[in-house]
Amino acid sequence: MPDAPSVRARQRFRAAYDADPAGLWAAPGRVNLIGEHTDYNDGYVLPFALPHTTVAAAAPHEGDGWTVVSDDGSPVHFGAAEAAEPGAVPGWAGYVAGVVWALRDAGFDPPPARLALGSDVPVGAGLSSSAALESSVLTALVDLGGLDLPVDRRPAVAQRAENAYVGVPCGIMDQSASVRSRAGHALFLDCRTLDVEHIPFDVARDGLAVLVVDSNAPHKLVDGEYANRRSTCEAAAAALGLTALRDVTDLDAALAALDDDVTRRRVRHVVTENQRVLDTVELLRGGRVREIGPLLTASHASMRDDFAITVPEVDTAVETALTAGAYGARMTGGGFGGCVIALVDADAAETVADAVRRAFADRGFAAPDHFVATPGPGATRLE
Ligand code: GAF
Repeated sequence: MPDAPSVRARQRFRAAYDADPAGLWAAPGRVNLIGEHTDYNDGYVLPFALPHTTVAAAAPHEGDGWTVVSDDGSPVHFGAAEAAEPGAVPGWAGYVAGVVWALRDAGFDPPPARLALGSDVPVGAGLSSSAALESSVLTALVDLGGLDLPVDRRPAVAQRAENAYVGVPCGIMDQSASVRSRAGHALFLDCRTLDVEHIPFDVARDGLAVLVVDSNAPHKLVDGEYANRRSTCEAAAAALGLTALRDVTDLDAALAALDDDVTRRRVRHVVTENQRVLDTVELLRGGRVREIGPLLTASHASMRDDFAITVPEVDTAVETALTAGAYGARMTGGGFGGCVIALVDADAAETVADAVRRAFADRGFAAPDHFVATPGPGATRLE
């Protein structure tokens, strides 16, 4: 059992700087229960925070910038000039520099600091390791600097770091899940108004579990497919004379007004997915957890057939989980690999995971990983 991220972050801080941190700040990864590629269309999402976190051990430091050390051991230093120029700090440290850049861009003055990171959020699995990194660093710098940045405004700053400094055109879901989630709840977020409702989500009470299967098929937002989906959606909204696809009120009329079949499919996914989020929330409010299963499965079919963002590994995981008795299953996250979630009877989780493992072996795919996810808290100071 590896050390907890907080232990690793603290040890790393001591080893790198020969001093104790002023504090430890944790921010989680997430799974998205439903609502995929709806966030940048001003729509609805329903993620929940994982117990997996990235922890930033940090202390203010008199000097000319920021130093950060992570798993690879060698500290990365950047000064005010690099923090002022998007893209100047490459690799994972660019997310840290991006947070400094975005805070300054929002009118704040983050303090020069030393940081050390520890994380158990799987990287490249579509579980928002980037948002966890941004959110842990953001929360640390806000606290260390006594910056007056309310919690509900923090996700947009972290998103700016990723959009404008790192250059990934993500929406606001992942940073919102990492910052604003509540333990035992899913986060119902209106991505236009940024209003949230914390929806109780304790499936164990109903004898259920959310099984997360990591397909181990590589997942990348940076190669153009994500950006391509986003620009198709934005162009479709413009062609329909709308601010965003969220504003489609008559799907048939919208589809009839578009002449490109691919665009029509992308629009159909977004509009029907928004409705599935609303329907899921309604069922959860009524305590009808098992009944969300078909909505999860319909979401997957829509991502596979209309949005074209699934890969054979995740399709296999979903089909196998359903055959093995899951109430519903879908890919979660941006797509092109990553994880599948399946709503299963709690005592069937290992059986379902085992069926997926065998199906992967039969097809010659790399072995998947799995765990049962329970909703954890959003970003917080640990000590
Ligand atoms: C990725 C992005 F970062 C999110 O903003 C969201 O668009 C998601 O893909 C798809 O729902 O995680």
